Amino acid sequence: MTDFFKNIPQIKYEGPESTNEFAFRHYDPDEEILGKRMEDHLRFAVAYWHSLAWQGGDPFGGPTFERPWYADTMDAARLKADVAFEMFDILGTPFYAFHDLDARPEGKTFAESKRNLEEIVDYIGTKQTDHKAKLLWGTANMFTHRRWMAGAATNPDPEVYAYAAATVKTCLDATLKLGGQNYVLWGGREGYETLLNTDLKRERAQAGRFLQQVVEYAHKIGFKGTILIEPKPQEPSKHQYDYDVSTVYGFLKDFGLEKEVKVNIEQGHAILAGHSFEHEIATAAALGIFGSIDMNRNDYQSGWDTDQFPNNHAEVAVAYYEILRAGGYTTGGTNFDAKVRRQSLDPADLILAHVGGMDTCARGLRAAAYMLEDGPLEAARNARYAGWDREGAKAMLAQPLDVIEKAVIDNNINPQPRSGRQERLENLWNHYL
Ligand code: XLS
Ligand code: NI
Ligand code: NI
Repeated sequence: MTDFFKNIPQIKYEGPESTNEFAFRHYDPDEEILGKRMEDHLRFAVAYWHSLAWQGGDPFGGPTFERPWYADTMDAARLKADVAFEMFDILGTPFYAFHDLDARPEGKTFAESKRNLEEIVDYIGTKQTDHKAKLLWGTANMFTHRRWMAGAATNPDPEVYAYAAATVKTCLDATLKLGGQNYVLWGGREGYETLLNTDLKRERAQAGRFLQQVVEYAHKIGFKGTILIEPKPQEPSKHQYDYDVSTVYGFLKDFGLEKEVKVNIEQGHAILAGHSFEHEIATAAALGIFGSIDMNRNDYQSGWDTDQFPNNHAEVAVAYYEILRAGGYTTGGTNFDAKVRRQSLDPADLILAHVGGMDTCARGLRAAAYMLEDGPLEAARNARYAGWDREGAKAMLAQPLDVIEKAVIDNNINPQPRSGRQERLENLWNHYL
């Protein structure tokens, strides 16, 4: 045991009346919701990068946190892993997620970085055996080091493409070894700063072939998890190629990957793309590519990816509503790709940020289940489309326009508009919260 979280107890469910800061008021892992334990619905994950690796820097200032594992050594990496699993134990989260760079020191060469990763993966593997938390997803950090500044797979330099391919290979190996349930590719610097120096067509083709190679390798090693793309419209680059769910779907179709790859949808990225979170989830579900979520919000004024913990259960409820309507997660989960603010220095801040996020999600999920189970919302939706069940309605879709025109004239068709009932439905949403 390290002493990093000394005096912080394991967080237990105490109910909404509890005044204990170190307790869940809404997240009760064993509570049954729609025939499934709450823990198995939500499938929470802690993000290694924000909680353990990020040091509190921002564009105006350097690190604000001081943690004993901030050093580029294997000893420090092991200490970080020890603290990570202590954190997962305190929270009782069933999962975590990490990039290669979060967990291992960068080597001087690719081979050294690879060795470092393999060594820490073995160490983390023994931790997984002794602790509850398992790997939700692994990923490669192909955006921090300067070699990635012009992209990874979309880089104009084929040597960077090679380095990226080799990097993802090692991270897929690591994810397989740790039994990871998914592998995520977030675009990082796959985008452009200016069209003046960018060959869009070529970069898109490179990105498509790269993803095919990733899928081919995943099959080759017998990785049974889900490969996920995480859409984002901008930041760090001015324009990210994986703009939003629809864009990613078009890209997957183009490269024949729509049955192989799904999406990991982040709340803040959806907002940056000018959508709502629930819009992105519903779109993915409709296209058959919903996979997982990153549950971190942006500050609505700042216009960038602030990665804050969720604290608005009304918003979260409609997101989970779409997830439940889609049948819930299979391999996916609720990853807190969220970080505490840079003034939140204390170990307790780190724990309580997650407690608040988990409670917010639990309230949202409970409301969402009630919305679905009680029925009036879905009944209203079905009633709205009921005309399509009438005789002849669907048959029309197979008819030429002139036949339809004749039917409109012969039957004197004269459609009468009906209320969309939006406010009444919003009142229902409010009622279930
Ligand atoms: C950045 C992304 C990143 C991915 C993992 O905005 O959210 O954190 O989730 O690479
Ligand atoms: Ni993000
Ligand atoms: Ni993310």
